[in-house]
Amino acid sequence: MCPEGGCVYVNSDPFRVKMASCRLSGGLLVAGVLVWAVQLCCLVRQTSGGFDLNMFAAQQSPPDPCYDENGKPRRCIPDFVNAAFGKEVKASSTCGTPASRYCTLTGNSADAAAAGGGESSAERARVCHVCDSTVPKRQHPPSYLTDLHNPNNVTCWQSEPYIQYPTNVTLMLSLGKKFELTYVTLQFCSLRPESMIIYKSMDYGKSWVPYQFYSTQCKKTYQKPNRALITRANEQEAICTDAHSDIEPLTGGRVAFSTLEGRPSAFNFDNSPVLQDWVTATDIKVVFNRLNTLGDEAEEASRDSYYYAVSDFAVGGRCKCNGHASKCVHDREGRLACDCKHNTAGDECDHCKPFHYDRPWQRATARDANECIACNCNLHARRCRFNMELYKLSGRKGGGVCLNCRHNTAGRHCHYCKEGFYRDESKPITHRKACKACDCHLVGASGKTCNQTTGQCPCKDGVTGLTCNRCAKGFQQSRSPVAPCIKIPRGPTSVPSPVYPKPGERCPECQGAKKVNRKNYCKSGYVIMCSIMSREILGEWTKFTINVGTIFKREQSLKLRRGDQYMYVRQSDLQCKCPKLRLGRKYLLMGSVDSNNNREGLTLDYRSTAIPWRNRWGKRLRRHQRRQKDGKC
Ligand SMILES: [Ca+2]
Repeated sequence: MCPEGGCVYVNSDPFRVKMASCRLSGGLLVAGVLVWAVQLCCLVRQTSGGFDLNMFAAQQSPPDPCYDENGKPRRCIPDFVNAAFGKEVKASSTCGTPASRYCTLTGNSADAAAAGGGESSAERARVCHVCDSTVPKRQHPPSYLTDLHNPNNVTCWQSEPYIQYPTNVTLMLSLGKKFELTYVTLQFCSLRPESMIIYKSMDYGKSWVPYQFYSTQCKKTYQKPNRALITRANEQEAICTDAHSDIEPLTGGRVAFSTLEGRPSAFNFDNSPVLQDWVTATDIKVVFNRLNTLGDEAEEASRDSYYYAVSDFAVGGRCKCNGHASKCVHDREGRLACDCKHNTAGDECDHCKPFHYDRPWQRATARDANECIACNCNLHARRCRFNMELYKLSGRKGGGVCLNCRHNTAGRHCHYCKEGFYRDESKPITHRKACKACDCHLVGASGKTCNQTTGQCPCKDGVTGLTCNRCAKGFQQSRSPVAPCIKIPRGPTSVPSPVYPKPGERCPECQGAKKVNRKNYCKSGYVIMCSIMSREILGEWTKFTINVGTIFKREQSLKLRRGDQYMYVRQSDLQCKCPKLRLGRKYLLMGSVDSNNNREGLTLDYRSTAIPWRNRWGKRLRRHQRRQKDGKC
């Protein structure tokens, strides 16, 4: 079973041989003990073989056992160790303060029976010693429970003598983190206890659950049936057994508790959360309830033979990392923690590390490493969260939701541009500048959000351009922010008014003066300078609003003042460009008063003079005005 020298310890252990022969009737037990023996012997080989006394020292060089040769994640587990080795054990009682006498018994009842006598103390020898904590060779401190076990130099912790029921003695061991335990063993230097309990804690000693009861009288001591059958219904239940409680052997006896022995789901451990929980412990407590005696304890002198003494307290198991680490290491504070792989984190690799929440955390199994997967945020987010609904909707593929998408992106995977931005297709979505600002024109656009792919802003009527920054063809800019571009008027043809000249008619010949000389001045009834402000079509007439700037000449019958005045021209004359008038321009107007009728203001026709104004005419016209007053017209 054990190929190297490490086995010598077990093979050379006289108790081991004896126990195997005594217990052959209980096949299951023997098998369990043998399994345990293999583990223990290999453990001893590891610890005493001299190649690594520190169980958790880094012994790993590439390749990483948590990944296969192709880099694919696979389940990995820390080495099997004695988790108690070198750890401090707190004992409620230790002999030697003050110094006390204790005696060891040799011989046994079987030998006595073979010698033909009854059970009598005569066949037994008592060898007595002193326990004294002040003398190194005579002390039995708790540190001897977890020191290196050397069969040639057995070191034993020992309680004070005769602490008998109902007073108990406890041993407390803290493993410092969660372990998955295979066994707990105690090797005794004294008689084994008549009744004892092994407890475990999963919360560093806050609460305890029993692991196993040992008693020669299970029913009487612990109100539990002896060797109860464990079924799938009660796999997390501690049972009581009368095995390991015999008074024989008188020394060197062992109590071995195998955590999975007799538990049906042990063969399907990967899929049994109940047993995964059952084997998990942070602390182990052993309570010795009752001493075994030979029935002579009524004699005070005999009581120094009865005490609890243990040479080795071992806890076999693996640092619990849920299949996501191949070793446990000490962190900066000296605490033991898993060296987590597969994107996991936590003391036991029991959750996904930040940003790896695309699917729920799971323990690794032999079939699937169940590694944690990073959220897909296209390099635009550093945080994400898991959403179960989305995970289910995706067919259990991904449930990560990116948080705080940067670079103007949005969406569950930061996979599109946020409002007010559009995709620059020349860059990959993972690019920092994958999204460009819409920059929609404040006045020209009807909103700030552009088309996600084209970048086109929503334009108001008559506005065009990607950002709505110019007027469309046929439109011109206005000063209105509501309608920044208005239709360009197409001129009179667009106005539903009579068209001149009418079919069959010809335009009259323009008879207005071309020159501004004295002759033309003198024969005119009025001479004014004005600006044309606006126009309005009234049937066959166009009514202009003009602003009269200067009146050079005016016959008295004509009612005309400076400032805004009306002026009427027939549509037919305007169509024929007699006179030719444009809005916003300044004109010199000359004409006869008789062509004016009763209307308020001026009336122009094809005989009137309307010439675009030139400033130099002002002086000339003043001169004509003076001469007229002098009667020289
Ligand atoms: Ca020891």
